[in-house]
Amino acid sequence: MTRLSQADLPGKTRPENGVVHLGLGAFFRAHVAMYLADVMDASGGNWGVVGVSLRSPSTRDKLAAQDNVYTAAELGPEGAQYRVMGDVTKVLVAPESPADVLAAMAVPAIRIVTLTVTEKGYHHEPASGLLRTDDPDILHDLTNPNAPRTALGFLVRALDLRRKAGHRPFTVLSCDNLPENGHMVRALVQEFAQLIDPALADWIASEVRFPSCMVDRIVPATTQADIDSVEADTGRLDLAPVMHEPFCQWVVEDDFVDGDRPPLETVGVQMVNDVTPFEKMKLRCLNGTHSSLAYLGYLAGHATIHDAVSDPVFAALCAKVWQAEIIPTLTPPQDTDLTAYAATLLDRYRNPSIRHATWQIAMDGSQKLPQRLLGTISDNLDQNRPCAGLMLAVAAWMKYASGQDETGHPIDVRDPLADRTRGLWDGNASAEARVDAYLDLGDVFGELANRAEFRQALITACDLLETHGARGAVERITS
Ligand code: CS2
Repeated sequence: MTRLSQADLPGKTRPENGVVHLGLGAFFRAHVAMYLADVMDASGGNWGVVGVSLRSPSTRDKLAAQDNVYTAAELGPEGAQYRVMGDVTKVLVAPESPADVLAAMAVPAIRIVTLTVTEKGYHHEPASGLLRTDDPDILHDLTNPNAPRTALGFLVRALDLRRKAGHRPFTVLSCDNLPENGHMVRALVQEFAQLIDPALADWIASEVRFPSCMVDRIVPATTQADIDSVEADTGRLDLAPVMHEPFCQWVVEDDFVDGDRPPLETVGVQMVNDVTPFEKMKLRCLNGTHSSLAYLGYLAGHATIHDAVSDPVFAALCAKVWQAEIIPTLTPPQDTDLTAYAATLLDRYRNPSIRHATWQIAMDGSQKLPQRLLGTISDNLDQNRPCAGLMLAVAAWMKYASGQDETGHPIDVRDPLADRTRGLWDGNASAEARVDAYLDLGDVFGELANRAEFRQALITACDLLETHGARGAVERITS
């Protein structure tokens, strides 16, 4: 079988690079890279991407053997459509050569550094948003500026190099599912820079731009079955395809260094002054129910989001939490009907071609809970509005993170706090004791841990989950 290669992009020259991307996962390659490719197809420009893997060489190795081109497979309910992508021109693996990454970021032609490093990649406390200065990787980067390990270490050192060389800075564009992601990364970069060189921190404060953005596209991890089906359909072996749904949305705060950016608005990106209502809507409605379905669905034996929402009890859970618990906490973005938005989400979850594992979404729950569930719960408590669905989802996270499913089988929990949550559910006999043990995780629960009505509602949810199991408990609160 023929390996995918540059020859599969007939007539196309590769662009010059204008972007460095940190965290070269499937999401970036199916989302931001696609918009950049659309821009260059429509109006040219040099917005090629230097992709950086911050940990493993595996994506680089697969892409290297196929000229860094890859297939993006759009999976609609009726089947797949394929597109060969060529805007990632080069891939670097940070641990192999941090100096090459810094050199790439220091080049003046690079005008934007985008990031998808996941929630934990910012090394901040999820509840407070503050930099974890006791984190070993952050400590390493503060003392080894020329060989960073973290995205923050790379950003600060690369900005320092540009400043010292008299170049303009790049725009830092976080594309992770975090509230006010740009403003958050700005605060972290500033805090980090301040610890190294206050003059650098001042320059960053006045010259660098950190737009926030909301990103949305469901892109499950690629499996061997996906690789096989792409090969069967296209006749090309691609070891690094990305599988994505048709839906795609990007809402970006229009605040770039010297206004230097691709004309994203010409390819469907919403350029706005304030991203907050969009990201709150998306984080709470989509990611909030994704995480709820992940923990409750996994415990009930559902392997994917599609499987979970095919179970009427879980579809009813989504409907209930959207209408009664999430939408009442939101201000609709302009021209957006939140009920219609939620209905579209359910259609997307029902797409039978997208096999998005509940286990995948369940990862890193301790970093996801605050912005996906806890903020919404807090708003409901302020309004004295009951939110049994979201409370049950938090209880399900507690049970899941403890590491044993309802049949007594171990769960492979992937979470930076996994060592602290392991065994906490079964190790505490009463719902009260359980809840208190988890509420001690101050960096997850923050202020909520001190609210008596939160503790009480969580005890009720834990009792319900323990007595009826995940499916039974969902059935009870939705009927
Ligand atoms: C998911 C997201 O893995 C997860 O936690 O909730 O990756 C989700 O698929 C995207 O945010 C959709 O835009």
